[in-house]
Amino acid sequence: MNQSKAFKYLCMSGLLIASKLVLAGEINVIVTDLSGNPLQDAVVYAEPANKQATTAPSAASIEQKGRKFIPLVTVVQTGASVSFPNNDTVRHHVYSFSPAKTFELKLYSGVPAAPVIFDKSGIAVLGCNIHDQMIAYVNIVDTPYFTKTDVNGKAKLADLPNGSYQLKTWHYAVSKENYTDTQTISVKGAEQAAVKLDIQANALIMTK
Ligand SMILES: [Cu+2]
Repeated sequence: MNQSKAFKYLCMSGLLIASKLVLAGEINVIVTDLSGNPLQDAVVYAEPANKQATTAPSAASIEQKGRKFIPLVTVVQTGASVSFPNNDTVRHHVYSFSPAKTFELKLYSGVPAAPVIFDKSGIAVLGCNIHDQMIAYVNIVDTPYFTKTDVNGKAKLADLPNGSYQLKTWHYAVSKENYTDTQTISVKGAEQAAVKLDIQANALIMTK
C-alpha cells in the first residue's frame, strides 16, 4: 500500500467509526403524574417506524420472596421466556387471566421446570391464588428498546439507531385501564421527552 492509499484507508475507517457514533441515539425520558411527581416503574419503550431486523428476546425472572413478586413490574420483548423461582418457604400458585397471557403455575415450591413464554404483546397482571395481596405486572412489547423509570421517574433508552419512533409509556396505576401514552419522536442524537400520566395516587404500590 502506498502512502496515499494508506491515508485514504485511514480516512475511511475514521469515517466508519464516526458514523457508528452518530447512529447511536438515545431518548432520555422523565415520567410524572399530572402534578409533576416522578413516577417509578413506568414502562417506557420505543417502536421504530421502520421495523429493524428482529432481535432475539432476553429471558427474565420474577421471584417470589416475602410473599411478594419481585420485581413488581417487568418488561420483556414478545417471545421472551420468564421463570418464576419461589424463594419463600411457603408454596405459591401463580396465575394470570389477562388476554395477553393466560397461564397457571399450580401450587409449587422451588423453581418450576419450564419457564412461561410471553408470546403476545400486551399487559399481563399476575396474582397468587393463596396470597391475595401478591401482584405483579408484565408488559410484553414488540421492540427490543424498552426500560423502566427509576425512583426519580427517569429512564434512558440507549443505542437506538437514528430514525423515527413511537415512544410509548405505561404505568400500572394509570386511571384508564391499559392506557399507553404515545408520542412520535425523531432520534438524531441525545433526545429528551417528558410524559405526564393521569394516575390514581392510591393505586401506587410501595416496593421498598
Ligand atoms: Cu403466594
